[in-house]
Amino acid sequence: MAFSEQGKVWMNGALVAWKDATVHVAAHALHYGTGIFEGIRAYETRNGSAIYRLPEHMRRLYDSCRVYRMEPRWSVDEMTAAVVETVRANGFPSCYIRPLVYRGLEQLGLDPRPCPVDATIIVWEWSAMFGAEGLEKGIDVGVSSWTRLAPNTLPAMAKASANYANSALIKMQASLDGYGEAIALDESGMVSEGSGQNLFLVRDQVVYTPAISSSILQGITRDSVIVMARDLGYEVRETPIPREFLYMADEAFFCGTAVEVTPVRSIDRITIGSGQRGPVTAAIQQQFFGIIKGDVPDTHHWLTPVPAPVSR
Ligand code: PPE
Repeated sequence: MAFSEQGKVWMNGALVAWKDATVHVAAHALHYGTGIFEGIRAYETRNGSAIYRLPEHMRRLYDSCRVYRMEPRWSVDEMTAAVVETVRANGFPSCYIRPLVYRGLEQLGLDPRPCPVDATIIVWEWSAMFGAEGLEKGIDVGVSSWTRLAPNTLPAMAKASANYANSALIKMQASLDGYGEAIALDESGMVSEGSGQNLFLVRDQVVYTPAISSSILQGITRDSVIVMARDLGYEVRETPIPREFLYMADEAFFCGTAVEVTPVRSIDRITIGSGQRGPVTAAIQQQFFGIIKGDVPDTHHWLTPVPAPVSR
């Protein structure tokens, strides 16, 4: 991935030049992780650029803010319009969108409430996280020795910047151990999720994914996968999953905005199924990529069109 220095950033209500989108070093969020963010993608469909599941992402942003007693100065509708406007202003036919609401500059100290609730939206071009090869062949993953956020510590359902310190530990360990990604367990040892993606398993044609009681982020792609799998006629179970079930799965795959739908071909060096992308994973990928390209009808209204880009 690379940032475009020619780009525009939405900051507290206005589009500013990329180089001017700066924050003071005494901003609260920089010290204490008091930010809430989203990750959204815009895709180049057959009928122009469109943002994937924008209302659901914006709802989660505001839900997360509520947990942390943060009230953005913009309504959901205003922020939603700002996302569309930022994508349009940057002119990328497809891109990754990162809205961030954070406690800004006023004072340091653990109670963030005196600090302003600032907001920004940046966009950049971010193609398939594990490349075309990852999407086709799958990735090798390990179970992390780091546990996912325990209940009543950092709320996993809120997409808070602070949670991603745990993700960074998981991701660094995975990478240093030679894995593409890791699966973290929850506090009770049940399967939770990856550092920044949800996990699905398939066994005997039934699709399984950890329940929200397993310290997961309730992913929007996860929701899409559940809907698409059911549309395709598969039974889907959201349930607590013991670690050993991982190794017995016929298929495994990750899903999330960044990873899209990425097969997992081994876990802790144990081959999953045949070690190739499985048929259920392939069917779900076909639906997902079909919808975002505009080749499969968007029957669930997951795409928000972006007006034609402004000339730069
Ligand atoms: N779990 C976690 C912990 C998570 O961060 C994400 C998104 C998901 C599940 C999937 O959620 P959704 O995108 O709504 O389907 N992680 C974002 C950030 C990843 C990153 O590498 O940065 C993302 O995928 O955009």
